[in-house]
Amino acid sequence: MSGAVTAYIGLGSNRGDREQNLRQAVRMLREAPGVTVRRVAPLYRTAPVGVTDQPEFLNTVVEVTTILSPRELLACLLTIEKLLGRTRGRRWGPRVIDLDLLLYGTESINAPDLVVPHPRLAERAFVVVPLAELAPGLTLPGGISAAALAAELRKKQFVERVKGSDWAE
Ligand code: GSY
Repeated sequence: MSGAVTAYIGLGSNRGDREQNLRQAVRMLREAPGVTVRRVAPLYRTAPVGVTDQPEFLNTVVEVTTILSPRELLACLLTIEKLLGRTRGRRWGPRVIDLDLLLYGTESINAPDLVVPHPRLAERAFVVVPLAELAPGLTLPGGISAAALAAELRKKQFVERVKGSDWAE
């Protein structure tokens, strides 16, 4: 028994009732066997990255501890996406919900079906800014702290904390 691992999961939505979609996903993570939700960052309104002619996103990041393997955790995230009605349409297009495995302890995985740390993590203010709320001192790929990278990225990409969106549930 090697103990639980701390992992970070990025959540985003830009279709339907975005806040409700995120809250529902967090609720399902809380109920998932083998996963314990530790903390949830506030919600952020964020400009779409990649395909830019699509509605604004709401994003957050969840810190969990888990006894699941990385692939089991990934399968759990895909199940939640499916249950919430995610359909795979246009790549990088609008979505009801997106759950990305960002970090799994200090593990590096480079497989066709799973890359951890998430390959675009360090380019995305919509991930790094909420992540830095939970773990400012965490060292990210490139050797920079989450807080320092968040400060850099938010100069270039629009992210704005939604007032009153702390997770008291
Ligand atoms: O990879 C997550 C889906 N996604 C997002 C997102 O969640 N937020 C923002 N702001 N832009 C995005 N582009 C993609 S793809």
